[in-house]
Amino acid sequence: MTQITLSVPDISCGHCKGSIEGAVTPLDGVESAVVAIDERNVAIEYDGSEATMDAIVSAIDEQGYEVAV
Ligand SMILES: [Cu+2]
Repeated sequence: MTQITLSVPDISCGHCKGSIEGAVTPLDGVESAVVAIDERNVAIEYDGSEATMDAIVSAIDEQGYEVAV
């Protein structure tokens, strides 16, 4: 299992949290996705053989949030 924390500067409230967690959690291979509103980041645990960073970043992007590099 791989753990990453992605910085998403536009996270500001519970709606953002719900949108991002709701988009990332259902992806194949993703074990968990937890948004920390105050830290503006998403902690994700995933199986690298099933989920890719590209898919995760795209899912966040589709909700209208940009992942900071
Ligand atoms: Cu929000």
